[in-house]
Amino acid sequence: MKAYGNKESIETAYSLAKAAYAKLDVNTDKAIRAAVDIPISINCWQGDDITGFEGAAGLSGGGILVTGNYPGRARNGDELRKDAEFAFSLIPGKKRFNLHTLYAETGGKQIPRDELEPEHFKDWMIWSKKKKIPLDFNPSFFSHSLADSGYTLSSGNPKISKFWVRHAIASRRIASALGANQGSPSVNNIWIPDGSKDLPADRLSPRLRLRDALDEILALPLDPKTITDTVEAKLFGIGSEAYVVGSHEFYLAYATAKQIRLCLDMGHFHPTETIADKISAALLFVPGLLIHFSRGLRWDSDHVAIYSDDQREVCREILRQKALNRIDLALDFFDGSINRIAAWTIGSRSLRKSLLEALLEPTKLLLAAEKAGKNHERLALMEELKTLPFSAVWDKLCLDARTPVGTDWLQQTDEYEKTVLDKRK
Ligand code: RNT
Ligand code: ZN
Repeated sequence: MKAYGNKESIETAYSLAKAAYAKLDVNTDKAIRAAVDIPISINCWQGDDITGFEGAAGLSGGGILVTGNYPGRARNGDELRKDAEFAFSLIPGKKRFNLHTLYAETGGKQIPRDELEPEHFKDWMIWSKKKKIPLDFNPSFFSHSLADSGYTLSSGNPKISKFWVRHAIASRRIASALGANQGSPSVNNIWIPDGSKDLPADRLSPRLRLRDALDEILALPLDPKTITDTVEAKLFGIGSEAYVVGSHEFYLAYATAKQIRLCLDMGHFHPTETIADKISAALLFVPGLLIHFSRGLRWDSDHVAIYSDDQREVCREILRQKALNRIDLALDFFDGSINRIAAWTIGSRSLRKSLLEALLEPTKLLLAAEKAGKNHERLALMEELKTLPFSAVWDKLCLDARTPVGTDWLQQTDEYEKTVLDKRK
């Protein structure tokens, strides 16, 4: 493939684009600066197909699924960190890294998940400080024998539910330690797979148990400067098609009642239902949101996030609401069928691109047209915005961030594949 662009042509194209946006009163320099300043939490689990370091052969249970067996997945902390660092060099803007408890480093010892401690994330914390990459966190309620029944926190068997409550508390303690280490809150997101394959006769009892379990987990007081608690709802999973205990209504109500943040995952609703419209409604009642940028293809398939209409609309909504201080942005996808570093790069760059585009919106003009009752003008403007010379601004952002422009990063991932990934056979 030919190199995408040189500095001179990018600068020339940018100066024309800048003038085009200036006509709409949009300052492209400012938008670029703002776009690179928004942290994106990159999902560690794309690097190894959510296998983790517990010695498992791969992801199991939980109603989620990774397909594909592209060579070279990371097999330990050092490989995962090395791959992530390489991906970071291809991704413009502020980055965070999102861990699961599965990624504890226990020095070969089997530590039950309810006994995990911050020390098992010591290497992650050292790396985080050194690379200035803040960490986010997730308790892991899958790939475990005590999750095999399909119920964890909401299990009717107290042996099982108590184990998972202890696990979730351990996870909050670890997240809080990560937050203290990095000097800013670590987002600790609770997602459980609990649900039923077929029509349940009792929809209530598991929900009562989940509510009580969450109450117990969140009762442990931790400094909000170190941890942000979030809960993630879902419509269905593989093996929980008929009923999911932690549904959207359950968690929206729970987060509102408890005044904790709600996680909206783009793949967790009906296939034609999008989350952009939920942001302004939820923010009236919950203190904040976590967005999982994902892409469901026909089902909650967790394909790599792309610059899609859905993603762009979510970013526009976040910015129109001026809600960045109340919304954390995270990627959530897992595709084992393609080069995993390219997957990280494509997903992260797509989100940064959508954010930049949203920042370039002449929102004031749209609002003025709307206020004046000129809805034809609003629509005409929205149509026009789609074909403004946006790519020239995006290229300039990549250039300024000293990251590859266009698809030029593909040469580097090819090289990395040859020299690093292919050696992992
Ligand atoms: C599953 C949820 C959850 C997971 C990650 C790995 O449907 O989306 O966020 O994808 O925790
Ligand atoms: Zn998710």
